[in-house]
Amino acid sequence: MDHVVALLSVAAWSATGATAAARRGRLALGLLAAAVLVTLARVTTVALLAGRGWWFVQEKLLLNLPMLGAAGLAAVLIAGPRLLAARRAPDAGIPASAVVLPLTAGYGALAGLAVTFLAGYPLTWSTALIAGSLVGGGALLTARVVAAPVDTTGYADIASAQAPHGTPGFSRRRFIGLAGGAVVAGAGTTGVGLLFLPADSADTGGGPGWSSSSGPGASVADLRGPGAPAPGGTRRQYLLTAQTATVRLPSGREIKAWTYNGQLPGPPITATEGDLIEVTLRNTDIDDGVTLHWHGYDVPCGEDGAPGVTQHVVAPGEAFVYRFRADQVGTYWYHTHQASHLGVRRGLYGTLVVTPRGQQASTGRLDLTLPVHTFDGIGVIADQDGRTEHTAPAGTDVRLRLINTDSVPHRFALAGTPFRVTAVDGRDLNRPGEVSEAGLRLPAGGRYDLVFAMPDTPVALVLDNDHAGGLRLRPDDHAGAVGEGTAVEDTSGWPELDLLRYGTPAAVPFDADSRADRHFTIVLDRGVAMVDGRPAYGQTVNGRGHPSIPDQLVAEGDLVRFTVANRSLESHPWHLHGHPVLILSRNGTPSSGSPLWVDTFDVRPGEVWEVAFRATNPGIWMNHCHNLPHAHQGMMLRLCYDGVSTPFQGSHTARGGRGHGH
Ligand SMILES: [Cu+2]
Repeated sequence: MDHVVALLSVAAWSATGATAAARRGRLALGLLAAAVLVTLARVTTVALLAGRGWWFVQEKLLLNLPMLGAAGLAAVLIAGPRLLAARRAPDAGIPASAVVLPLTAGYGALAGLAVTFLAGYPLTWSTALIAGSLVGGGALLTARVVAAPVDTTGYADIASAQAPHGTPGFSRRRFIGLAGGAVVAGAGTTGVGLLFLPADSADTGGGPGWSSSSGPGASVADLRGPGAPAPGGTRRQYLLTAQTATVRLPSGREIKAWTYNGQLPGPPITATEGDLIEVTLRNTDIDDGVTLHWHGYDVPCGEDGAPGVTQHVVAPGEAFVYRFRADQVGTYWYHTHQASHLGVRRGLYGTLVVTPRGQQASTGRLDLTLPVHTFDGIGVIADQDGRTEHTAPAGTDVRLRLINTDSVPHRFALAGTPFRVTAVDGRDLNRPGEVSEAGLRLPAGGRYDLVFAMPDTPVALVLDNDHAGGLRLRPDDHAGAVGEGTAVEDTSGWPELDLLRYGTPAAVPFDADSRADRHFTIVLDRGVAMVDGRPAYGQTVNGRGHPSIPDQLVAEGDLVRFTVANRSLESHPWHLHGHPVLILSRNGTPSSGSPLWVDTFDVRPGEVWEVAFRATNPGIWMNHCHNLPHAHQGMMLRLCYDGVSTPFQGSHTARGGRGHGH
């Protein structure tokens, strides 16, 4: 709404100036009144927006409104009376100031809109100087054009009033013009020059800076997983070969895909708590290269699969071995982190599920791992065998592990049974209550585990309100064969379950009142920024794009807090590698249900999330939007532990091309 009102103010002020120039005094006066009203409305919308937080209005309060207000006030105080006078005496003509000042207010409104759309938060001196000089330059140019044809236009009162005797006034006008031009040019040049100042290499979040530029430290290359399972565990070995392949989808269609082992999804990786997972990744013919990133799994940094940060990318013909302990129970997934906006979409992903020890017996239980992925515009949810229909005797304990492997959120609805969301992002919730007739919004990259006892009637898992597709479960004694269509009730109107108010509070190691050692603000927006060395209209973090976003610096043991604000008009599923974060609040409302530990949280337009985590996993970690095209367009940075360096270079390398600390 603020954008619309801002656009209206551009139109109203410009129209005022234009009609005055056309000597339509009465109309100009009416438009002037409208421009004043729209400007006051703008003050209201900005005030409303300010209620969401400083990040949403900073440039509007510091630059846009003052710029518009000053020009608008001058237009009202100077041009207004002259337009009134012109109305009373139409033959006298309309003075130049009545044209120049409203137009200048229009330029100011337009410049403000451009600052909001192109630069955003935070406002810099560079932006302010460039915007101010453009408006000033526009005003001077307009004055020159409007006032020049003194003899013919009839609205040259500036010239006639100020220069009753000709030459002296002309000189003064000329002097003002030259001086104004010099100021405008100086400000503009300074603003452009400031663009080329290098930014700080790191954001310390209010904590100490790099401890030292020399001395011993850890290399991510040495931060590797253990070589053996925990006592009693086994070694689970997998070979994943990245290769292009033609794959038949459950729908019967064939697509050209990028795969692990020729399958979509890749081979499911399963383990029991305490096992050692050992995965050999080979690349046959993925020319962009591949890696394996264990999404949500807090592996040692050297196993994290961030190309150019934790390893070299695996090129065709090369291999890399990942080893880590299956210490976390729950539902996870893996995917390539190289050119992931292409690779994951085309199929370089698979599931990772770790079950508790002593729970292998599967009688009386149905446990389905269900990644959802969009191929050619169609959302597919199916188990590893591509099945979308299952039977289970009534009373069976059912667990559905939903995994969103896409870059956009999906909506699920479970029709036909009450259920519990027992885990989010692999981590169990505390005493989750039974829910029914609720929609579930699963962020990109996120996971929900749904648990229920199979009723003696059919159950349907509805994906994105497609009541014909999705997944069907039937009790085996139910009349009719599997596949026989049963109408599913309309679930599209079901209210969305709010996980911040779901489950029961429990003890947490820190909360919103805890004093954080580091506090980082992450403002998400679109804007003009350098992305991969080129100027682009990218997806930005604090006005910058990868790899030009300063690293976030932490020290081991720090309690770290993030404030994530979304100024843009799209959702951003924020994802930090290597650490789960505890949700503290959303839009100032504290999380009041079960403690919610997640690796991906969806920050919708206008929202502000507060999250915190303990820095207990040393390394250099990617911190990015999991809408993977957004990450590719700049929305990605690194969180670096003091004293950790990287010998690698590649697509995720930060500006300067080196790790810090050495
Ligand atoms: Cu995003």
